[in-house]
Formats: sequence, structure tokens, C-alpha cells
Amino acid sequence: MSERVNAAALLERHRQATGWRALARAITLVENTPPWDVDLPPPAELVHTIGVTGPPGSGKSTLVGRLIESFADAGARVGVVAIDPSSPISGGAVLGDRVRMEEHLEREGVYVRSLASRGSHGALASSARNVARLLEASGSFDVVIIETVGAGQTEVAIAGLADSVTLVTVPGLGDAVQAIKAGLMEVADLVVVNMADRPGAAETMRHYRLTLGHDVDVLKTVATEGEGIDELREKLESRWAELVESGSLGEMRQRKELAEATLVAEEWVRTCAQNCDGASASTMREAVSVILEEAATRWRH
Ligand SMILES: Nc1nc2c(ncn2[C@@H]2O[C@H](COP(=O)(O)OP(=O)(O)OP(=O)(O)O)[C@@H](O)[C@H]2O)c(=O)[nH]1
Ligand SMILES: [Mg+2]
Repeated sequence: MSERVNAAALLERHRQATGWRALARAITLVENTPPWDVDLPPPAELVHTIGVTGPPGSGKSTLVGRLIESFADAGARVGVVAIDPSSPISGGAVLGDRVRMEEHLEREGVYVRSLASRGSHGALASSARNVARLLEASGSFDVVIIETVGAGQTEVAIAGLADSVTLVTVPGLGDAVQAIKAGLMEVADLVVVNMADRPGAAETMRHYRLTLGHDVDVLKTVATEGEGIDELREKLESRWAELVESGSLGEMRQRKELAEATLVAEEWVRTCAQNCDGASASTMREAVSVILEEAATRWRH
């Protein structure tokens, strides 16, 4: 079993230092610690977290690279967490993501970090959520972007925990249907039809508008050319202003925290079931039986 990690102390070291080295070290520690063993301080100020997800190869990293530029031009400090998928479908993305975001790394106030989809402890991407929270609490950013491939339930869920969830898709109804299947549509606050330089973009946008109704904005971009990126940034900013001013941010974050707790709990139970010591095993049995009892009571009423 690993030691508990005190993120507040790590962040204090980052605040005392110049540059990103202390933050980079803190991230490595948090990434490699099971999410339930990390104590995270609450952020001192409100930070807009943006989740970017979508099918493999839809242009997420290219788009995030452009978004960084757009936010930085507008004066925002931007932190980015990108999960490098290790699945065979998108093999090679590790290098690809770095290359695509590299040119933005040298900008003042911008920090980009790629993570493996699995930490060394074998737990899933929920460590990435903790890394995003670490950036949020660091006091160094106004916006934190988290990119995950929408190819697995956990990855989709992680992006879904952000304040503004952006689904990046491409022209072609086949992909739209796939996105619906993967549960991506339910979590999206905003849909981006990227690669709008390809045929069928207008049709795909119409399809999404019809399927999603008026609550979800549908935009188009050509990430490689930077087209539509400022409009996307403005939409994200106005959504954020609305969330803060209407007071609905607090309620939404509470709801998402429950979803996050569920994810971490599931991961804990799974890990514990595979290998944990006697004391943890009995804690797990107790916890599970309390939850089941609660579920049964509610189900009967
Ligand atoms: N034609 C065209 N190509 C694009 C556009 N945006 C991205 N691409 C290209 O699409 C390929 C995949 O882009 P990425 O940004 O790596 O996509 P991704 O969604 O991050 O990929 P994974 O992280 O592997 O899922 C690259 O070759 C990009 O240059 C676009 O708007 N138009
Ligand atoms: Mg990518």
C-alpha cells in the first residue's frame, strides 16, 4: 500500500519556486498514487475546468493546442492534462500529442502535461482527475483543460467531470452514431464538428442540433487551420460566466463530485478485490454491505 500524498504541501513548494519543476514533480507523485490516497486542498479561487473528449483521432490534441493559444492571447493562464491513450487503436499518440502541443509549451502562463492512461499503481484514469484538481488548486491557472479519448467509459467520465464538457467529433453520420453509443452525447455541454474542411460538416451539424436540442451549442472548427477556435473559446467563456453568475456552478459541481466519488469508489473496490491486505478487505466488505443495504432500502420504498 502506498503512503498518503499531501498535495497541499507539494503545492506550497510549487508556490515558493519559480518555473514548473516543483509542479511537475507534484504531478508525477499524484499520478502514481491511487486517487483515494491523495489529500487535495480546495482551490483558493474559481478555475474553469474544460473537458475535451471524442473519438480517437478526431483532432482533440490539435484543437486543444489552438485553444491554449486562443486563451493565452486573451490573457488567461492555462494548464492542460492530456491522457495519452495506450490502446492499439491510437498507438503512437504519445509522441503525437507532445508534438502537437509542443509549440505552446514555451508560452508564459501555459503548462501542458501528458499522462499515461494507467498510473504505476494500475488504477485507471481517475488519477488524471486528481492531476487536474492539483492544477486547479495550484493558483497558477485561470483555465484547466483535460483531454481524454472518448473510447472507454472511464475516460469519458473523467472529461465529464469538468465544468464545460466539449465533445469533438468529425463529419460523417457514422461517427455521430458511434458517439451516441459511447455515451458521449449525454455528457456534452458543447459539440464541436472538427475537420469541417471535409465534406458533410453542415449535415453532421444539423444532425447534432436535431438530436441534442437547443441546450447544447454545436460549432464547427478546422483545428489545423485555427478556424472557429476563437468562437469556441468565446462560447466556453460565456458558458462559464453564466454558470458563475447564475449560481448554478455550485449545484453542478456538487453533482459531479458525487459522480467522481462513485468512480473512485468503484476503482477502490476493484483494486481491493484483486489484492489488498486483511484489514482493507474487511473494510471493503463492510463498506459494500452498507451501500447494498442502503440501496435495498431505497429500492423497497
Ligand atoms: N483535415 C483536417 N485534419 C485535422 C484537423 N484537425 C486535426 N487534424 C489531423 O487529424 C490527425 C489527428 O489529430 P489529433 O489532434 O492527434 O487527434 P486526437 O483526437 O488528439 O487523437 P487521439 O488523441 O489519438 O485520439 C492529425 O493528423 C491532425 O493533423 C482538421 O480540422 N482538418
Ligand atoms: Mg490526442
